[in-house]
Amino acid sequence: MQRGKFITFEGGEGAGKSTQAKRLAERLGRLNIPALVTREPGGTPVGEDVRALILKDRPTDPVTELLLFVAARAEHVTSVIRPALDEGTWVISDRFIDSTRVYQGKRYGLEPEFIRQLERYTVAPDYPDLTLILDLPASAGVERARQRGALSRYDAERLETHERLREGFLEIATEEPERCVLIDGSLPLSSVETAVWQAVSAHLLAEAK
Ligand code: Z5A
Repeated sequence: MQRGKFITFEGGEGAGKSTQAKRLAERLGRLNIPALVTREPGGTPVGEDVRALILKDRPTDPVTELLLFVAARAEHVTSVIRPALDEGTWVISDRFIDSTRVYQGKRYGLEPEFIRQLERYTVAPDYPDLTLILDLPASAGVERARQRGALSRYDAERLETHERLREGFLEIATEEPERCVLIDGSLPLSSVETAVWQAVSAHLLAEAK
């Protein structure tokens, strides 16, 4: 049996990650490719507990925050992502390692090598096959989040912070062009969906046949 493919969606708040993750899974389903949509933080009971904790109270120490995200990821990879890939299911995660690199790494200036080392312990060898980075001006993303309802403590950060985070995702897209595809998240939903599908077709479907 062929192993499943691992796809992640990344980007700032309100960029359309959750919406596009679901749409992609539906498209794959229409080709009889089994696909699991999951999210970070979350995806497991422990991960959902960590999510509730982190979104409510910011730890005072950035390393505490980093390790909480990483702990939730270890559980997610071991008990959900890896077993699904092993049985041939494609996994689509709404946020993954790049969110940690950007939110904890760039925002707090934590050493990239420390973060990469944690990835090697928790993720390797199951790095994403493809990462779709949905890019959107920070003001537009925050506005979308605002229209949807109450803002989380992350959504409510200053606009300059959101712009800095956006730059972080753009840097990753430039540094890792084989893994990452940058998509304009300000386009209409259906255009973003088409761009996502083109990227998946070009990078993964041809080789999965
Ligand atoms: N975090 C971290 O710090 N470190 C880590 O390692 C990880 C995460 C994994 C999780 O919050 C927070 O955790 C996150 C980073 C941090 N901080 N924030 N914020 P989350 O997962 O709940 O937050 P989010 O990822 O930003 O979710 P979101 O606001 O739901 O964004 P989204 O999934 O990208 O967007 P969406 O739900 O698909 O769409 C938002 C709204 O916009 C919705 O009403 C859509 O209908 C609309 N939308 C979507 N696309 C379009 C287009 N193309 N046009 C018009 N309207 C659109």
